[in-house]
Amino acid sequence: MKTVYFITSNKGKFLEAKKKFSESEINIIKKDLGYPEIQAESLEEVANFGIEYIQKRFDKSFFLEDAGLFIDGFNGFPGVYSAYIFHKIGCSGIIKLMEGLEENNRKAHFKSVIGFKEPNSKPELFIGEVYGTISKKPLGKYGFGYDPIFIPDGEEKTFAQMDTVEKNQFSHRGKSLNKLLDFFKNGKIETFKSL
Ligand code: ITT
Repeated sequence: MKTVYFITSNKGKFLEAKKKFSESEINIIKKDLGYPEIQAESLEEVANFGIEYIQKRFDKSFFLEDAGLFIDGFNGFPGVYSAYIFHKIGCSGIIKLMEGLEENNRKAHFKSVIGFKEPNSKPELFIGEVYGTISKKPLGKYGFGYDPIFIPDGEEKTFAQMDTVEKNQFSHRGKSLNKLLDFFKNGKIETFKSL
């Protein structure tokens, strides 16, 4: 079985990836190497910087992911600052900030940027997005981060009211992981050619 490493400190992210990879013949291992999350304008920049940093210290096939929640009424905030803002004010802080905002401004999207690198080939980025609304109050017990306040378009439940398999069907990460798995299956890279 082929192995790829997911460089992350986030157990929730890993669980989602592990579920997705269980549909494939690739083994995935969590590796918390840590990399500086630079102050950047975009998730792509953060992911590229992470790849650059990790590849100098780790010589196996790996991917990492930078993700964020972009709220229309706040011009895309917290966006690249999602992890920091979650740590500071959490879901309840976001709900509070949104009090008084018009319905239209509760629209938001999650974006996931996966950066994959294997030794001796160029890095690849895979992007997934999901559009939805910020709920009026936090609901649900599954997932992590902003899951209790995000309702994907066409659904009535928050991500935290969905189990991992259901969330993966809609989520930004589910989509970027699908692209990564397609890339592997299409045999575009040496390590996974025989799959
Ligand atoms: P890494 O070690 O992988 O970097 P992290 O938690 O620091 O883990 P990010 O830098 O990508 O991850 O930060 C994104 C933050 O945005 C994360 O901490 C959550 O608060 C939030 N977030 C990202 N994806 C999410 C999801 O699927 N559901 C809920 N919140 C999410």
